[in-house]
Amino acid sequence: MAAGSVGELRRQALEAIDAAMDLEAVQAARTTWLGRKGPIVDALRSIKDRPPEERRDLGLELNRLRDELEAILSEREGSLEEENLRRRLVDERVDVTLPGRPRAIGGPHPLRMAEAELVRVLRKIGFSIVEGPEVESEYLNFEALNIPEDHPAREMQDTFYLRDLPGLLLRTHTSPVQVRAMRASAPNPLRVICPGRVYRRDDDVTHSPVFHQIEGLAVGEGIGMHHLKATLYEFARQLFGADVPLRLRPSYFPFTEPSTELDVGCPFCHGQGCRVCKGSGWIEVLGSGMVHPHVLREGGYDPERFTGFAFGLGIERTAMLRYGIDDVRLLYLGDLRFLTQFQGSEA
Ligand code: 2NM
Repeated sequence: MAAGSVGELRRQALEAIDAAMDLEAVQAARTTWLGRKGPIVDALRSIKDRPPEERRDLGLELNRLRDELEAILSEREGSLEEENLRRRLVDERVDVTLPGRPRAIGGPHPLRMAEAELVRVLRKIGFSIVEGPEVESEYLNFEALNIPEDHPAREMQDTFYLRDLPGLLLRTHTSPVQVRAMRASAPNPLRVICPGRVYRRDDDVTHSPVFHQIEGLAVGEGIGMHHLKATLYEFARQLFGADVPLRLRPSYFPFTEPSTELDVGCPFCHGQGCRVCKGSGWIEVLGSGMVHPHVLREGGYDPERFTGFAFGLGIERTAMLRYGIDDVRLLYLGDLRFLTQFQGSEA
């Protein structure tokens, strides 16, 4: 390369760098002009082929050009980077003065609040909690509880049976758990409550196919209806207040004999008669009775020696009564406008 052509090289390089409009183009120009395969490195490498008297000046000129281009490229890169940053700071600006997103604080579901309250009162009275499977045998769910083969509850339209698993079903009440508890405890006396999810083919404003129950059971020697009445009255007074009117009236259940139902004076109209109590002034809160000898025998107790009482109630029903809810489906929708109304009312 002739010494004069360094000027020509410089002119072309400056023109190319000048035409590079963004960072990528400037970096590409750096590779083209200063890279290992670029014309300047090429020229420096070929100095050894020049006449000795030219080598010094040509070397000086090429090194000066390299330093000059290096400085220009760095300067261009620096200002383009700064420009990019400035643009991003505008485009991606965050308004730090905007209010934060409020974080909602959860709380217990009214159904769980009602359940906790029922369990709290029953534990205080002396019952222990036991749980059992939701998939249950037809035997423990029906036969052991003295529910005969031709009882309507056994029909497909009333009970969820499991396809391909004959003899199994989704429990229709928590009573089979109590039979399991009896079998585990007999012949020792027993006081248990069984809270849990149960399943029936029912679906309207007051019935859900999945709902929750608590059932209680006491078995021992010398247990009579006076124990049943005293226990249920204490339970109802703890729940609804010491002055609530109560009545125990005859009823029928296959697993108890005699059978009773407990009513409380309607808390909405104070006995005057209203839509909720259908004008009667009373609201049914639970079913109960003396455990049928058939059930005691299935539980492993000799019904000649042992007696017992049992009771059962729906948790949804109790929650609806307690909180004045008129449609059971509200308890399952997860609508916060509904649910937040009960926050802080667990007392
Ligand atoms: C009710 C009403 C009356 C009940 C009976 C039993 C058992 F297992 F001991 F036989 N558990 N629960 C019972 C009695 C349940 O619910 C309305």
